[in-house]
Amino acid sequence: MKMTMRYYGKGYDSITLEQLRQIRYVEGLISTLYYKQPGELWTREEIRALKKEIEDGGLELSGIESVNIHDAIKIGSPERDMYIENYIKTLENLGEEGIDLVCYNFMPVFDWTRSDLAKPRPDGSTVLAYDQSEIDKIDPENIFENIDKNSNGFVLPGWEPERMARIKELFEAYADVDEEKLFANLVYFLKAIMPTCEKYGIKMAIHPDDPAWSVFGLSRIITNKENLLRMLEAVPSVYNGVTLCTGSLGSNPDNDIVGIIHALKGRIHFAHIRNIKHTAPGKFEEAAHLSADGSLDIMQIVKALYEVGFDGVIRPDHGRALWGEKAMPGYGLYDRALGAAYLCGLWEMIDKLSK
Ligand code: CS2
Ligand code: MN
Repeated sequence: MKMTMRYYGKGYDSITLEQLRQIRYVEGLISTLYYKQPGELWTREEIRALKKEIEDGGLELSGIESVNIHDAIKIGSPERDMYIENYIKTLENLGEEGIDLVCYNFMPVFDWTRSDLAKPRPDGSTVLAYDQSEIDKIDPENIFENIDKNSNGFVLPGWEPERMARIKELFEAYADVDEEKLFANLVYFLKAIMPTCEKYGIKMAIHPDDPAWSVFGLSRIITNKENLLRMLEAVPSVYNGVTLCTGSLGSNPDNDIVGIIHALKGRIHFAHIRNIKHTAPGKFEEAAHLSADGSLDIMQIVKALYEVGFDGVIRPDHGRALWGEKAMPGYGLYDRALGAAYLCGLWEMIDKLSK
């Protein structure tokens, strides 16, 4: 297991490599070329520069999160083949630069969605929160405004202003993309890229939908064990794998995370471990990574990953905003560093007790 942290790159992250290196629990970083629009080619020079920035900071680039998928691929529109070609060229360039892990998602229009980016907690920290009754009151064409004005000046992953400016057009383009069509488009994409992934040993790790249900009437398919298994069986290569994001799958209390881990044995290449607290049906808020602070049993989750022989990359996921920190919501330094320490402690305990 390799513990990592997400880093958005110089100029896009409030956290420095100096700070990340001192966390000590973290061996590597998960990063990206954050300025790239979905569908743009990544050149070897750009990838090499990112790698060098991180390695000069004393850490390794352990994987990419994300090479985002152009909407044409998700929609299945005629120009999807051109964008798939571009994606393949980007994978080739990543492979040539020694990158072997790529995270992505197949959510239409938005990435993770929340109704509140800074919900105050009794302890004075703030968290990301989701309340379906609040979401239902929002006109999707205005949600970007809500997100953008509360994101401390940062662009949130998957919420690129350039795409959000076309939100009406995007909703129209996805209008008849039901779950079956979206699933077929995902399989089409995966089958097209697998030969390149196999050639370079690149493990693709699809990130589950967050929350794990349809939002604003948009289809969502990476939401539960059945759909994950269906996707893995449809494209059986080991390089077609999963990012096990406990908070995203855990947003639906019916999802048995430990059961999903066992069911996906051998196909989990990346794990985002975070806790959330269910407060009512369709209502949850994020929490400290500690089991007792939320609704998930993080120890059982880490134990299950150990039991299935997980040897991939783990990172703490969204943290609380602590001690007045102003960072990208969910991506502050302090609570994710605390999370990394906690997760490393759990893993060490389980590992040493098993020997
Ligand atoms: C991330 C997602 O911030 C997050 O919760 O887990 O934005 C994730 O990076 C993307 O969905 C993966 O493409
Ligand atoms: Mn995640």
